[in-house]
Amino acid sequence: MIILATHNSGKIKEFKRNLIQLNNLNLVDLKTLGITNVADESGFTFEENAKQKLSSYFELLKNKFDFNKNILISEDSGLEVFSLNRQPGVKSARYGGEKLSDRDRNKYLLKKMVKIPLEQRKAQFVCVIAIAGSGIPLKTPKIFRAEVSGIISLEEKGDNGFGYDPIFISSIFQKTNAQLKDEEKDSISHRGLAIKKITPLLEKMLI
Ligand code: ITT
Repeated sequence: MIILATHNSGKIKEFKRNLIQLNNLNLVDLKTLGITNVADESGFTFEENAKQKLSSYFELLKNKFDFNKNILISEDSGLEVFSLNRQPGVKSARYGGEKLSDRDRNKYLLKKMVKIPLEQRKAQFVCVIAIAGSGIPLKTPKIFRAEVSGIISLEEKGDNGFGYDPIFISSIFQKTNAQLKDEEKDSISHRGLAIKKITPLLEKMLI
């Protein structure tokens, strides 16, 4: 079994649809397992946070699941806007306040950038995946990283995806991520690319 250590429904959907072709796939997430504990995310980098989440959930779940056999995956991701010194960065999920909805968070970021012209709105999404279990010790997890570059749009567009997708225009499509079909987003997104990187390893581990 693969335990995907996240509560984020957008991430869960994307992992599921990008790993669907794996043989013997049995992927469960924290929501399905009924786990409500939220891990600490106090790191300064996506790598640190992905490792923190991996350790927290490993400790929490190790008495319930045998990690000699089962695989644990954590993921930390976010949006870096270069003219804002890479904010929101590792704080992407909480930017502007814990309680904001995705839409409110997008409005908050657009307002912050209202005076910034298009040519200075460069940004990137980053995704870091950490893997342990089934032969990979928690002390030396496998870490994978991928990025996608683009710009922050002037207004929100599109209903697909989640988070900052309505205000991120990738360099490849002249549309926001939220205007893309699932398979289009997956083909260019930070998460789609990171999942491509982990797939050969998972294939071997699932034999
Ligand atoms: P877990 O820690 O449970 O995985 P989280 O939502 O707290 O869930 P992160 O700390 O990694 O996860 O925050 C990532 C945030 O970055 C996420 O909440 C979105 O706001 C944003 N984000 C990441 N990937 C995104 C994507 O593909 N499209 C839009 N926004 C994204």
